[in-house]
Amino acid sequence: MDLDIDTDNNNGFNEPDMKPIEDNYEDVQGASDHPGKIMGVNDNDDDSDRIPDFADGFNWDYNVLGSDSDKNDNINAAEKFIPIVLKIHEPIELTNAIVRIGGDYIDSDPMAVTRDNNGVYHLPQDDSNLRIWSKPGNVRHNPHKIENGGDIITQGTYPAETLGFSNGIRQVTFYLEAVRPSNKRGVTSMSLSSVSRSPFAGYHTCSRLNDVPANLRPLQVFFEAFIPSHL
Ligand SMILES: [Ca+2]
Ligand SMILES: [Ca+2]
Ligand SMILES: [Ca+2]
Ligand SMILES: [Ca+2]
Repeated sequence: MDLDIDTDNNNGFNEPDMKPIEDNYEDVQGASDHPGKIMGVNDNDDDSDRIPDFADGFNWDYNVLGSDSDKNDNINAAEKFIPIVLKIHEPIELTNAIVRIGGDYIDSDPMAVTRDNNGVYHLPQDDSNLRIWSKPGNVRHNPHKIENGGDIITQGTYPAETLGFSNGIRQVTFYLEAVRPSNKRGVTSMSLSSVSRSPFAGYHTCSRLNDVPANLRPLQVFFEAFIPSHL
């Protein structure tokens, strides 16, 4: 199992290089000179429709208020999210695997965005600062949870198939949207775990498959992302 993000910050909004140097940086947890992927808060307005982008692209008015009176919030065709790539290698049986998404990740619920009487959008008043989507930024999003047919992935445990894996699809790309700066030293981490339900499953914590003793299954990978107040 491997999780790749552009930890050396040279791919912008493109997929990570998936080279060893990115894996190496994944292991420098908490080191200030290796903060992980540096992400901007998505409070700008890339498509110039006066809807802040954290409230754009998922048909907020329809999904929250029940009326699609504003078409502008249905899509943000100019938006870019940060891709992360999760690979689950053979021989893990993906029809039986479960993936846990946790660590410090606390999803920011797009359905919890509110709009006040002045038309100003607000994030929910909680500690969440990140969203993991199953689709890139420039397409329409369904803000419901992925297990309910939507596109947002919250912390929790999923059958691998719910996240798009199968024995023929061992690599899936997810997309990160930062909505608030990191509040703990600017570091956010996330872990994904795969548990094979087969009886030979062992337990190990590692971010690189090569580090895992042959008799153990890799179970946990992580990345760090740094969301500064200003880029
Ligand atoms: Ca934006
Ligand atoms: Ca917008
Ligand atoms: Ca709408
Ligand atoms: Ca829009």
